[in-house]
Amino acid sequence: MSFTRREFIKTSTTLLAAVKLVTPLSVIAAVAEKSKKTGASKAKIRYLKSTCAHCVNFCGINVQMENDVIRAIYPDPERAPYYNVGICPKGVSGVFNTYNPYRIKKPLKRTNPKKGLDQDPKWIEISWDEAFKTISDKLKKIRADDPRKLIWQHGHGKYLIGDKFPKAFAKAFGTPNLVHRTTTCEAARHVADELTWGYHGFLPDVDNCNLLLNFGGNYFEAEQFARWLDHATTDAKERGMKIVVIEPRLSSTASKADEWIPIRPARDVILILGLAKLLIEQNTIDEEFLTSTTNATALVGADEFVLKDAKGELLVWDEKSKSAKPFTEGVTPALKGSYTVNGKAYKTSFQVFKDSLKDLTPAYVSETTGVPEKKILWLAAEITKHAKIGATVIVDGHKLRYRPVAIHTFRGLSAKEFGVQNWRAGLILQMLIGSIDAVGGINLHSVYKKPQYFEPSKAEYPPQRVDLQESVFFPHATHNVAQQVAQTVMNPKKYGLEYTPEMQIFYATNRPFSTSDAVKQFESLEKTYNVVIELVMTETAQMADIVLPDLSYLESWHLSPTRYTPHSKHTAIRQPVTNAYQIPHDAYSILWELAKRVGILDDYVKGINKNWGLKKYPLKTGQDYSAEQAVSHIWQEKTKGKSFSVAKAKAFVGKHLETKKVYLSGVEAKFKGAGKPKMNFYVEQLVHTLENVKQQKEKYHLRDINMGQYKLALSPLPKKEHGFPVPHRVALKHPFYLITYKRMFRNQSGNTALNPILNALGADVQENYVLINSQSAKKLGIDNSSEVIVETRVGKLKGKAKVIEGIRPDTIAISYHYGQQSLDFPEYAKKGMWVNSILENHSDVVSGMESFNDSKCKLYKA
Ligand SMILES: Nc1nc2c(c(=O)[nH]1)N[C@H]1C(S)=C(S)[C@@H](COP(=O)(O)OP(=O)(O)OC[C@H]3O[C@@H](n4cnc5c(=O)[nH]c(N)nc54)[C@H](O)[C@@H]3O)O[C@H]1N2
Ligand SMILES: Nc1nc2c(c(=O)[nH]1)N[C@H]1C(S)=C(S)[C@@H](COP(=O)(O)OP(=O)(O)OC[C@H]3O[C@@H](n4cnc5c(=O)[nH]c(N)nc54)[C@H](O)[C@@H]3O)O[C@H]1N2
Ligand code: SF4
Ligand SMILES: [Mo]
Repeated sequence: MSFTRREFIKTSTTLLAAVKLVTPLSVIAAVAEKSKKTGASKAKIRYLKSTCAHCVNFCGINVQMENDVIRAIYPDPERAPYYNVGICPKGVSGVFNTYNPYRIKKPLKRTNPKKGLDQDPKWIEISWDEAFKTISDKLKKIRADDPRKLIWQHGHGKYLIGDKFPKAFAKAFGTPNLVHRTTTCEAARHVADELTWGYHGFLPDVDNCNLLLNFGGNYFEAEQFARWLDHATTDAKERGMKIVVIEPRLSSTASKADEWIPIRPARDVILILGLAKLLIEQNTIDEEFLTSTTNATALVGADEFVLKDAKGELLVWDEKSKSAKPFTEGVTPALKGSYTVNGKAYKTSFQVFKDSLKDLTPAYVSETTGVPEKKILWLAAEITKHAKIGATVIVDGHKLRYRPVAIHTFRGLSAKEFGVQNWRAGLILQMLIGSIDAVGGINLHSVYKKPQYFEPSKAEYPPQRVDLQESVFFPHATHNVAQQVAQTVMNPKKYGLEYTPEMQIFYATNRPFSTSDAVKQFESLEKTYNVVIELVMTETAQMADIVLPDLSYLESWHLSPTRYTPHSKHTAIRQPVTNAYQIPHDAYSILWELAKRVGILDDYVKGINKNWGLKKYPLKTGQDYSAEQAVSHIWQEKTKGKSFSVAKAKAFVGKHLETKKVYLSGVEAKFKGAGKPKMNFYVEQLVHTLENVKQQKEKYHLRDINMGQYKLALSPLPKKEHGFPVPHRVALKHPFYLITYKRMFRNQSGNTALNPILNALGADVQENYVLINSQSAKKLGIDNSSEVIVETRVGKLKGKAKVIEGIRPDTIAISYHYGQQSLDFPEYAKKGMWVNSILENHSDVVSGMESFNDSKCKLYKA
């Protein structure tokens, strides 16, 4: 069989015209059909290695090509020892992402000035030259006026060409407003990590773990670090690791667990604190770890500040000299107790924590979390049994702490108003048993890489950035505040912004669709001039003034982001295997061209060198670089001079980490022992931040800053009040908790809705449902044939009920990824409910995290 590129393009463009008549799957079928008819000589089969970037897992792939046509996508077996063993259904069907007839193929210009989700933009096709000219003219005007008026927003784009190019562009242009999406993802988890140990990211050491407590990390479905993590978990389970999944809904991950504990939404922090109380009472705590490595011994005053000496050194109570001293050689810090220093009363931070738990009896925890008392006691006993406090193990000649208990989570603990405090509780529990960076515990990534995370926030005002990052509004938001942009754009003065945003460029993000209270997000796009760089006509693209097509992840070059595992890491690239619609530009060359036309190319190039750390292999100013050339520079720099032909042949180089690197270079090296900074059991910087917020409020008369709200959120220790987000306290007429989750056969806001290969997997895949427990359904007269209304304080949604056993009777769950509104999507891709349109947004004021799982709702028959 032979099928030249030109013939394929001809076939696919003819099919495009007919696309609304036939199924999109027929595009791919037609390729095969046509090739049979041409009956040409033998097909040339070849394989190309690359990296999947359909989602955020970046699996190694091996693409089978028949001449220039993609025939199949397989996992790359060579990547398995370092990362992914398999690939997922989305990755397998990724061929459609490229041949998708609904792709945007030409630049488009809006001719209907009225914007809205119900407005037909009345697109006209324009040339690339006209598109570049229009956009760069607009950019030049803004730059001359006030460059801050430009906002660049990306989501998945961060993983396509990486954020280092857009960051260099924004810097050269002069805008601080580059906004990624992490607060709609899991930012609270990162910020809790940063406040505690100076960087973010961790993984359970599943290879050596014996008890895995998973608080709603649904990685058998919403993969992260897949396919390593789910395969490693399955292997560990076969070895005998016990898995307990704690979440309101029986997720795919919970279905594989030994125990599923259906906790009431948002109350995780209460359960964790209740377990901490039990462990402390039973004295199953790792005193050695707490004393040597954390600031659990720091002396805390009644004002919540930590006692320091004149040099700013933290003071502990020295048991030997019976006095307050910095933790230097020869000092024996007391972990527990109350002490008087210079006539003032202090307690160790451990003691403060212990005393704060007095109300958290098993009865209280059970009543609030909905977890039976017996289960709580059982969990504490399991932790005690498995933690092996004090045990060591020799690996490769190193004597290591052995604590085979890991607590894990992704968005289950973080996608909420008190996300930071929820995960802080998880980290504290692990400090108590000493399972951090221990064999079988959780393994931290780049410990104390940024000591500035231990500093209080200046609580800046007026804010520089449109998303209010690190301002008085979100003082520790170190990952941008994605959902805030829309609100500031609607009312910049309210937040003290000194300029009015004029233009937004969206690169690979359907952000307004993906955040809570989503309809309001779209209103903000009516206020600005919008450019959207997209593959398909999403809802965000529909709000654009100009839409630019892009090359897919199978058609473009990039130094791919990768995922590590506790025991390996790798560097990888993505390379084009085809160009299905002969699109001449991708986001990389779009940025290059715009930088050139705006007159900032030299600064842009310097920024690229700086951001990528290109020292030996820098890009030079005064010449153009293709994406391939740029990637080859980056590859060589990152691999210390490995030939680019290796990248083209293998797509990656991998490395197994030495035992010392895995277990002894993190908290052991950075925090353990006298004279070193300490891991924050107690996060004192938040107390200082609260002071700064207060001062700014008074200085600038900021009426919208509610000090009660900030005091609660900026607490140095998690407490039971963090288990009650706003709607749980005030939406009293809405009896059900409403949560959301991801599904295996869909990716994010739903461009996979167009994918007929995934849709062919069954009717259940094609839409989402209102999941309701059978007992509650019975009471309401609801069954699987019922149409129901879900009503929150934000809005109403009609959908189909699905009655199940695997969810709490007081909780309703509706998945993400469905209910597309795009006027350019076919009906088959618009099924199901857009849950984000009814979710309440009460962002965490510490981290800026969106509150996806905090809404309450009514449920009734339609
Ligand atoms: N197939 C697929 N995989 C994906 C993605 C995708 O779109 N599709 N997206 C990727 C991205 S960007 C991310 S960030 C990850 C996210 O990965 P995860 O965080 O693992 O997945 P989510 O479904 O977002 O949320 C996790 C779980 O939290 C539970 N949950 C809700 N409320 C609570 C609560 O109060 N307490 C507890 N304990 N649990 C609760 C939900 O039932 C859900 O199962 O997935 C990634 N992988
Ligand atoms: N209800 C609910 N809401 C959620 C979540 C949830 O679990 N439940 N999860 C949240 C999470 S974890 C996240 S990370 C956010 C994600 O929120 P978004 O950033 O909006 O996520 P995506 O849908 O991945 O947006 C990426 C867009 O990039 C486009 N795209 C894909 N490939 C390319 C390409 O090669 N080039 C270009 N130019 N575009 C491309 C896709 O078509 C898509 O429209 O959503 C959040 N929202
Ligand atoms: S998990 Fe993500 S990166 Fe891996 S194959 Fe699936 S879609 Fe691709
Ligand atoms: Mo995410």
